[in-house]
Amino acid sequence: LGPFPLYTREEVGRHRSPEQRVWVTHGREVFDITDFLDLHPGGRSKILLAAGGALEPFWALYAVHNQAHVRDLLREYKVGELHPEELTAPAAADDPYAGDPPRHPALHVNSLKPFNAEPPGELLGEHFLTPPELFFKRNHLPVPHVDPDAYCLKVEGPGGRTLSLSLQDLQRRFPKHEVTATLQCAGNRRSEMSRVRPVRGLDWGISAISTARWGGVWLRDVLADAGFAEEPESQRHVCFEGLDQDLTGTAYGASIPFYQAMSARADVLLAYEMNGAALPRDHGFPLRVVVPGTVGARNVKWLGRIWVSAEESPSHWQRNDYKGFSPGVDWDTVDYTTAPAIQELPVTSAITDPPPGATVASGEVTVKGYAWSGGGRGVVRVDVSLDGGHTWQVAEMQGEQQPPGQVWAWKLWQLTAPVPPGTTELDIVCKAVDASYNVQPDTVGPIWNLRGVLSHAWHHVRVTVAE
Ligand code: MTE
Ligand code: MO
Repeated sequence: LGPFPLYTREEVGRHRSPEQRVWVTHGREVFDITDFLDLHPGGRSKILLAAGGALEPFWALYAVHNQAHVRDLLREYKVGELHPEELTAPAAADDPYAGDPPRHPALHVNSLKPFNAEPPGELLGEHFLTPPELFFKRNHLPVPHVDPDAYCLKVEGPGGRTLSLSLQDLQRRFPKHEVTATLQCAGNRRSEMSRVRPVRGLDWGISAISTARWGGVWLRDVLADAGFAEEPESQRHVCFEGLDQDLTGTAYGASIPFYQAMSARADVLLAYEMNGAALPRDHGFPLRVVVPGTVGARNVKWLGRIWVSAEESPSHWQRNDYKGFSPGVDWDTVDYTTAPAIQELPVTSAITDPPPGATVASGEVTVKGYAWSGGGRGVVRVDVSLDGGHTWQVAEMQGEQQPPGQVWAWKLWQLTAPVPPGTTELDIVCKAVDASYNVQPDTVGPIWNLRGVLSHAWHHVRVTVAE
């Protein structure tokens, strides 16, 4: 193919509807994507937003595009190249992520735009309360700028009455409560699953999980103020919407069951503090939902609106993502209506230290890690093996005392054990048991699913023993 004709950006810009053909650029290449419009998985309207211009700012919003198979697919539609004079860098003003906050350089970045990052395991395992700058960050969209003085939470009450609460209203009118809770993304440890067979999603290691002491007001107090009463039999849902939006104005959203939101045991918080300070921007400043024991995705950040509905949140992330499927289901056969939204997470654990591939001293080895289970089911035991799971020892756990059924925080654990003389390599394994005696599956293959969620098999770390 080629040499290709050269075009100016202005010429490309004239092709922005199916009648004039739809052209886009990526780097210096020009593509005619008219025939792809109806094939776009995200729908025709979204791809048309890029018509006549560069794909980069859109791919910056939806980083899922910036992958080899997408670039290969695009190549089929190439019709030309930009004139060399046209190749000045796009101005930062075009970048919807230009206003994102600065981040800690220790984080391992899985995706820059939107920002998704996790701390190295060795740092994660060092703190029972994760320092906010190391706390994993999972954003689907640009971080919104919220002026705390202008901030207003809308709570739609029964009979069409809407409460509008400023940050001060929330802080003054409702008692403050604090909860130590671990937050885990459904995709934590996805990389282990993708080694079995490729999955779609960010390639998280073991650190898309972190713990904080959250301070704020009970969601149930706010809902009661809006006019709701506890209804243990209710099948309704409490829906949350964030202030972060995509280019079409669609906000991030999720929901939890109404009975959970109203339950005095569920400790659902509207949090304005993290480890005793105001929420950082990446974690939802000025207000987020914290649903202890429930998958990260329902812990809506930059909370803008709450309403109660007979239906779950209509959000893409509630209905068409964050669900588990059989290993036999693929992208051609998946039907998202057939599986429940992930809410409580299963029991998991991981080794944070030593890191994979490390060389450890002979004589004695110290292994450290975390263990956690959803639904307030505390971890009651962690077993560690140095020989790939043939023999096991019980690790020592540290954590915060929390009432049974409300064990929202993880346990950090540690085991120091002799290295059998003559051993040159260790296959270190951990597995946890929760209060319901749930255990982790021994391998990830049988729980593989196309989206790579709920990856919670035994965790292995292989290391070399120094001579
Ligand atoms: N809330 C909003 N408004 N926007 C988001 O992108 N991501 C969700 C959840 N709440 C998200 C959100 C997901 S999938 C996770 S795992 C957690 O936030 C991550 O929270 P963190 O970034 O504070 O660790
Ligand atoms: Mo997540």
